[in-house]
Amino acid sequence: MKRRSLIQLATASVASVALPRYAFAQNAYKAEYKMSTVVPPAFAWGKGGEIFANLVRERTSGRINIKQYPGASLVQGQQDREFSAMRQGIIDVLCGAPINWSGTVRELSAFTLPFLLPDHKAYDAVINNAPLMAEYFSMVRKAGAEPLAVGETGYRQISNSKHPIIKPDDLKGIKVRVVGSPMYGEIMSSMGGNPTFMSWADAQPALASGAVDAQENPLEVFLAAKVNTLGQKYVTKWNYSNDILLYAIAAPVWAGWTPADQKIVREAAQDAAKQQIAIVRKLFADDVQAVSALGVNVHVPTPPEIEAWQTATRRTYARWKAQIQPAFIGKIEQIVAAS
Ligand code: X2X
Repeated sequence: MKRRSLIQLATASVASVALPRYAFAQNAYKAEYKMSTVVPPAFAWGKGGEIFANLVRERTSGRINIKQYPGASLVQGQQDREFSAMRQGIIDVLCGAPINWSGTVRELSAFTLPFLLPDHKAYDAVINNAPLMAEYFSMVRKAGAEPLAVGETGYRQISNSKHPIIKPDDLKGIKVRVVGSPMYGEIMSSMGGNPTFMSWADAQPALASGAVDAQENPLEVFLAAKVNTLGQKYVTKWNYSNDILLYAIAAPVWAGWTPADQKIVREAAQDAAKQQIAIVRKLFADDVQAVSALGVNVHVPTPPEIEAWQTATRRTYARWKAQIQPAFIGKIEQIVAAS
């Protein structure tokens, strides 16, 4: 290739990179940026979204107006569609659990492997590990969103309408509603349960009618949604999975904001995430008492009982570790072991 055409080529490619940025800079800010949350502000993670939106509005003097759409209403309640809807421009702001997006971006659900993060000490060691989270954030960027901060959706506990669940055999024949993650389905079947996939919106009537026997969610969700009124009489606090609450902005939306506004939004998400974690942990600390007070039978497993669950899920763990991001999950395991 001649020198001149090389220069032309270089100029052309610079122009094609520079043009969209220029175009974004010329765009007026939208009157409203749409944020999807599965649950409303009466729940800790919906609250985390509300705190973020309010901080951004205050600190940008209303230049950036984030409106919360709870109930995943921007995707008609189909929470597993949030991430692809964000890519299509239907959702501008995500404040959610990556487990819901595992059909679209499997690697982002790395934190939810069974019994990977046994307690809050392990959880904190992981989310505060700067190199690990930088690697995670680059996965989020590659998937099409600018990650801002990480909160906590909470340790997920199983409840059911039939009998106490103490050991894997107790799950035999129990129909368990899980979110649209094939991994959660396999975990339940490896423990003997009968998984069925449905959105949170569909889960509640299905529990009430007895179409399903069991569900798993953080107890703060159990309390806020009054899951005890849906026939759920037995809870096992086994802390088997805890997802992050990821705050992220659709990449084209992010690129359209000034660097000064980007900084404000990032700091607002970090502040909101801290507050959200404090809220979810306060509820966690009292949840056995609060759920028992409703007349629900709560079982807190002993360490050997937890080991039995871990053994039952070991093969599923290994399979999903291999499918998600083995090297990344290996790093999480090391951080947890040292925590
Ligand atoms: O649907 C659920 O179970 C919930 C609310 O926990 C999630 O969004 C993963």
